[in-house]
Amino acid sequence: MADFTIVLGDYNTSSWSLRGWLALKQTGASFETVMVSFRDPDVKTHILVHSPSGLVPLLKHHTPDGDVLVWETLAIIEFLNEMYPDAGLWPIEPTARTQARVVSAEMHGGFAPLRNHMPMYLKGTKPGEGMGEGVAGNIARICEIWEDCRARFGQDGDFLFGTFTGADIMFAPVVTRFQTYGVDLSPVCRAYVDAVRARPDMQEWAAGA
Ligand SMILES: N[C@@H](CCC(=O)N[C@@H](CS)C(=O)NCC(=O)O)C(=O)O
Repeated sequence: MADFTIVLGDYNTSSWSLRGWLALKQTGASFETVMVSFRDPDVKTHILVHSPSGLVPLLKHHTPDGDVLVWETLAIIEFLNEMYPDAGLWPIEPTARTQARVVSAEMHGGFAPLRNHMPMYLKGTKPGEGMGEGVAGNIARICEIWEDCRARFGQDGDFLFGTFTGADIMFAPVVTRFQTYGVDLSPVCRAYVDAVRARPDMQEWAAGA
């Protein structure tokens, strides 16, 4: 039996599922996947079989004493970071690690206009769509975060903190949205989007869509 099971929504639209899956992939742990279909009218019932919150992703860690259930994506990243401290889910340097957690929390709790008007949609492109009220401000703030992280912490690689961390995982669905909706980006942000999209794990997920 694998060490973990992860319960996910569909590859095309489930942005939170992408985040949970990326975090688990980064650990290198063995896992099985259970997919729920958002097209199923009984999807809530199916999710609740696994996840007390009624939301995905849901991570199950199989232990001899029973399954440990972890929901909420940031909690999944923290849980996996504790189990796999060498997986690089957070930067090692304390200031960088704090900043990574701060921007991840800002992503987790914010940017509602972007989420509402530019839902993740990997199967196609919709250039020019999605610029509803508040979206331009969200895009500007996200680019400010990316440029700040790249300038202050990104010297050792192509990602926000150099290597790929939980902060990149939290912003990965935004990367796909910027691509889907053809958002104009500064050279720094464009290079970051291209680096995230080129990752084999991102391409594997996109192929699933
Ligand atoms: N705060 C949650 C959000 C999870 C979430 O909203 N998941 C969506 C899929 S992307 C979901 O399960 N939707 C099903 C529903 O609302 O019935 C987290 O961090 O994991």
